Amino acid sequence: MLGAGVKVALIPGNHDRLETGSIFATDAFAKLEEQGLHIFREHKPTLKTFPELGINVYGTATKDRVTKVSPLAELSVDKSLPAIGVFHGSVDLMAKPENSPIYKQNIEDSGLAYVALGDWHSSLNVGTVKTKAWYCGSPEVLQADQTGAGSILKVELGETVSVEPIRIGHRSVHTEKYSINSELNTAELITHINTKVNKHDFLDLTLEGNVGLDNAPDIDAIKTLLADICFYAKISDKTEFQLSDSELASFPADTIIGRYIRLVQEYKQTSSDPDLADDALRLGVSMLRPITDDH
Ligand SMILES: [Mn+2]
Repeated sequence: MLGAGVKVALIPGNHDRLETGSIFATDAFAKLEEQGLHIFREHKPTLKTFPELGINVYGTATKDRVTKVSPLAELSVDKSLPAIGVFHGSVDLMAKPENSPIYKQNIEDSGLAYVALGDWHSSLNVGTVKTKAWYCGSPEVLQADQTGAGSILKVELGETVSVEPIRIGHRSVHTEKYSINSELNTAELITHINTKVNKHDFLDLTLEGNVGLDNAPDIDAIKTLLADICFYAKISDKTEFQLSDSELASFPADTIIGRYIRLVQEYKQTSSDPDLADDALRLGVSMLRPITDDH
């Protein structure tokens, strides 16, 4: 960007915070600073003026992983030029933020023309009545729950401020839900998914349905198969493991496995965590089940 003549100003966030040995202390960044990169290095708002652009930029460096101090605390904006703020933290949208709190009221009262925020990975408009403010989010999806990531923002300052998200990320997130039953086995499940996702994508897969010994999904096998067809798969196994009466009858109570099954089923009746009982049943049965020729 510097090579293309673009002015660049940045702030350290809480994962790349400004501390001894931080990435901003490396020679690579020293070189970029010589070429015009501006890094805000104070743990309070400081001003960098770009006279050639006719703007003021205020930024606060993050020095602690967790802090209760707002990066906008002590902000006092010189209004002789349009001003942009660059801050890292959590806006109080729903609850009081736990870390680096940024209050909407402070954004509203800031006198800034635009507030560029970092910390949240999805693109999000958090503007107030008087002040435009956005999280641009990470330029690429990094986790399956970041459906709003993968964009940059083009912001134009004029009489009004316009913000246009531009998608640059290559990965998308697919949310899929399948019910495992006698008509859908693992191979068919993979075939279905293969038609929907490509190699760059994240997959957020939920499996449902009542399953027994013969059609309980083999999550490890599914994971291995999905590794070949998508970038990352998160699998939520919400299937319920149930033994049919005939399956149960085939494990008499005076065998180790039969005793185990009945104990776990008793536990499930009174347990506050029936999913745990299901997991225990599935795992225990697969381990204790007699090995037969066809297994
Ligand atoms: Mn952060």
